[in-house]
Amino acid sequence: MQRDPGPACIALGANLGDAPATLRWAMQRLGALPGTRLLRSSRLYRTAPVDAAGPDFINAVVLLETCSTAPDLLAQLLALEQLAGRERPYRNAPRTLDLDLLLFGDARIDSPALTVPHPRMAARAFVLVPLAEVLPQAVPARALAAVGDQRITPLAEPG
Ligand code: PH2
Ligand code: MG
Ligand code: MG
Repeated sequence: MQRDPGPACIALGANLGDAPATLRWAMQRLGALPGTRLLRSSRLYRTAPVDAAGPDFINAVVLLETCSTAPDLLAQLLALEQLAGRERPYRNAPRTLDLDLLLFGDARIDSPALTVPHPRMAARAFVLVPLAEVLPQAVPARALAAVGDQRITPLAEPG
C-alpha cells in the first residue's frame, strides 16, 4: 500500500471588496479544480494586517486532496487570484484574493517560484489558527502560543 503524504494546505486571504464572499467563492472553486477534492475548510477569521497596510483581512485555510503537481497547483491558484481581480501594485498591497500554498503533503520544495512549507507561516496567527482548526497535527501548541499576541477572531457564521 502507498503511504499517504498528506493533503495540500492553502491559505486564503483578502482585504479588498467583499472578502468573506470572495473567500467562500474561492473555496468552492478550489474544490472544483480538475483532479482535486476539498477535504476541509476552516472558519473565516477577521485578522489584523501583518507587515501590511490597509483594512483588516479575512483569512481561512483549506485542505485539498489533489492529483496535480505542486507547480501545477500553484499555477491554478494564481489563475483564481486573477479571476478574482487581483492586482499587485506593490508588495503586500491590499488584495481581492491571495492564495498561498502552505504545505504540499510532506514535500519540501525550494525553487525560484515556490518554497514549501511556506517560509513565513510559523510567524503568522492568520495562518496557524485556521490551520490548527483543519490539521491540528501540523501546528504545535508552542507555535500557536508564539503568535498569541496577534489579533484574530472568527467571523459569525452567515444565516
Ligand atoms: N498577507 C500578507 C501580509 N499580511 N496580514 C493578514 N492579517 N492576513 C494576510 O493574509 C496577510 C497579512 C501577505 O500575503
Ligand atoms: Mg500571502
Ligand atoms: Mg500570495
